[in-house]
Amino acid sequence: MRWNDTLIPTLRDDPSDAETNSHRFMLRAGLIRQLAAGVYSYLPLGLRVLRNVERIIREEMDNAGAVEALLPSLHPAELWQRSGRWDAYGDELMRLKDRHGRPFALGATHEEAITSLVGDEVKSYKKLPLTLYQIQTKFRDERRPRYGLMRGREFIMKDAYSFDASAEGLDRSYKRMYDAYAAIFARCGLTFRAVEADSGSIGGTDTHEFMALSDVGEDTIVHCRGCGYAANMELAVSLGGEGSPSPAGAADSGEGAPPVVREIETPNVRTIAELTRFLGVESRRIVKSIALVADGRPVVALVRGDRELNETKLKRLLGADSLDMMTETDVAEKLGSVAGYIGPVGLPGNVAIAADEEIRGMPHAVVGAGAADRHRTGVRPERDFRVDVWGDIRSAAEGDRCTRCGEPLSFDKGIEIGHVFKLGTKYSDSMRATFLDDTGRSLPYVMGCYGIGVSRLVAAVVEQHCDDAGIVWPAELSPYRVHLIVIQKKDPVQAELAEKLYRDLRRSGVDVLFDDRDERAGAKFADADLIGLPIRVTVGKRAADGIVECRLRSEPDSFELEAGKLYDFVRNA
Ligand code: 9G3
Repeated sequence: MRWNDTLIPTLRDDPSDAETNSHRFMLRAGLIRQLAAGVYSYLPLGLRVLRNVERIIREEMDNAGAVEALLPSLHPAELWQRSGRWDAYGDELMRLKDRHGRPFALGATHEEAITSLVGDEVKSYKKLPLTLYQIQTKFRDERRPRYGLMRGREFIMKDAYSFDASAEGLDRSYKRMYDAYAAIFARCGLTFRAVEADSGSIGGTDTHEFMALSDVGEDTIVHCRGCGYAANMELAVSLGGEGSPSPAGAADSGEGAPPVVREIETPNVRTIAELTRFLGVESRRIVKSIALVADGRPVVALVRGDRELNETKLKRLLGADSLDMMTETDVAEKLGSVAGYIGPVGLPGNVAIAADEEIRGMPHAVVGAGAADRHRTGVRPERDFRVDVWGDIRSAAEGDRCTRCGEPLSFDKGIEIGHVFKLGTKYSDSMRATFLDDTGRSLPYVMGCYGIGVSRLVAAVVEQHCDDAGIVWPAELSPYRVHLIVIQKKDPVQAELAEKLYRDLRRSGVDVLFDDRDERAGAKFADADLIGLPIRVTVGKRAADGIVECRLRSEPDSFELEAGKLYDFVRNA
């Protein structure tokens, strides 16, 4: 491709709104341009990368026995009403009306659409297992689209759906998809980790997320080098570090006598840090009380002072659909307490108290007194306050150890590029999609669903494959293989050799981007570094001797090569 025949509007300077490397370089290298917040155009180079990712996905999906289809983005509201999700999803589900005023949704995902289709077309167990996939545009009206393709409102997803006659069948389909994902991400040159994840609102049992490791990742993942345990922080379990709870009942400071509750003045002491300083106690001696509203009901969650509440775990423990922090007004009106001084003692009977199991072992704790500027010391759980539900509602923290093998846990940031779920019969039940088994019984399909954020994956690859000068594409994803530059286009010797190389390489099936602009060499080199094709070939002064200069984008040094040897070099690079 000649530079002048395509569209590669490179930028010399960083766009002000680009906060991450991938956003920065994808704009500067002329891969994408924003049309609206979270809505992007793919320019020719960006589209070629996207197509390369899709090719890899199709090969691995087909290899795993899945078959490609393409479902619509326009979904009649009735479809989402049958599954109950028309109301379950709020502003994030983009909705519109057709010319007759009928309500539609723009597809945010396709469980309803695919289950309805398969429910109509597949009635016998003989047709199972069946895994359909598509690569298609999704619409989700994100509150805060950001980081370019990383979190868009219109984005490209590969979503697959498996249909089996039994749970064992689903296990087999799930494993095939899981293995296909590992192959896809490896071929894309990504450093990734599959982690246990929370199935969230979509329900189902097992679910794993595939995380591309990156400092700009929005998720935190926990990993044990000892036994390989890996989980999203949302549900990761851990053993307290050296501060693990003393055995329940043992007095912390060796005092034999059971503690006496005392109420003390703590003027303007609200946070755990202020309390530890004011009382001279460790934070793990304090019970942190957090007031929330779960499905409209008041809840006070208790975790040890040195821990953070994990709302995903709490939500799952309570079986709640919604969980929000309680407002200060409600703290006063619903709890009869004061924000900053909330405690578990004496709460109204209708307030559910959920406590992390580390609270159980606290021999004499410090808690908020439920009144301004007052706390209580010498409090003992279950003697001085009730707990309605015990569970693990704390987040794993640095220094914690693995519950399986005791080794220290490590924490990384990750970009979610894939998510696989065992759905079971959640959608086949609600959509009444059934098949006849070999005894003629009508049964709901056992389903799985499997997503890859294709456009987000491209951004994740750039995050992992760039340097200060720009992108360094992994070979299989690169828009072109060779970046051919002629230094002095007006010099007939240089021009002739460059044209010859361009022609010969293309005839040999090598994808070449030929920068034949009338530009300064420096600008051409800077653009080549920005765009990041694997092999740069420069035709310059030594063209007269039939010598060209080569450089691998992933290497600092360039070297000279006889033009006649270029094809062999390119083929083996
Ligand atoms: C919606 C909206 C946003 C959503 C969903 C539905 C996330 C929704 C979860 C999934 C689950 C799997 C198939 C591919 C793999 C992921 N955000 N999810 O269901 F209406 Cl607005 O998408 N779907």
